[in-house]
Amino acid sequence: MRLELGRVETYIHDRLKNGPLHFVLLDPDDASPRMAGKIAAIGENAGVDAVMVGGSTGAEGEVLDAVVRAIKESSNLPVILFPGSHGGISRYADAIFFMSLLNSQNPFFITGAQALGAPQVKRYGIEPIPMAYLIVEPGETVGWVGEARAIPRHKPGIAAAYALAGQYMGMRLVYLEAGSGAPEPVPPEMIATVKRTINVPLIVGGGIRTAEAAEAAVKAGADIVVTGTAIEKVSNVKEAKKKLVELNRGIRKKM
Ligand code: 1GP
Repeated sequence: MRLELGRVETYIHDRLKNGPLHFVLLDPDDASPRMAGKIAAIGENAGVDAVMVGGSTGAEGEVLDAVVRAIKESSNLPVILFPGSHGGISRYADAIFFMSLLNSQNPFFITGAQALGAPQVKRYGIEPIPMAYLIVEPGETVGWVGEARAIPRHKPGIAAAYALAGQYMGMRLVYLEAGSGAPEPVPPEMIATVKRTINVPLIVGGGIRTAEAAEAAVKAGADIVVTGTAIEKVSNVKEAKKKLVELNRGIRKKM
């Protein structure tokens, strides 16, 4: 059987040929459908590559559907679900990061939620993209909710070992997560060590709020940079646009 990548994963690989990517994360618990739609529209103009939708708490059901639909109606960007559990599935999304929190201590977050969600993903025809999800200190809310044994910040070798295990288990993306709103992003040394170890694309997120931080992540080896709080926290559309342009500048500096 030959592996055929889906539409969104193909889009990601095609875009990566031209340099690192910027994904914006919108949490339906924080962003209203109206605001999410607006951010997606300006994000598309500013050069954002995709929108991720999800969160650890309250990002389910009608609220989730409404945010995904608002984004689809106001932009052509792919919408990728970033679920906290099987509750984070919306039929209106294009794809889902079918992720396993490999360093959780609770098998629910490694394979349990996945088994509960898989039939729904198939029924709705959402494209699953297998991803190893690794929580690095401090881990913030997702680390606590996901019962992660967060990888110590000064132990890049542990992150690399988990990342490689994920790749060997067939996962086609690795995500290094410091946690939404983390005071400091994943250390560049850890990003660099993981990047040297794996050959699937590396996503980095959590605590990236400035062009400089985004640039540091890319320089260290991040293929895809995720930003959430930096955009969600701004008070109006004009500021969101300014922030998106600033972050994109950091991500694309090398190009
Ligand atoms: C969280 O990595 C993402 O899952 C984004 O984090 O909200 O800190 O940008 P921030």
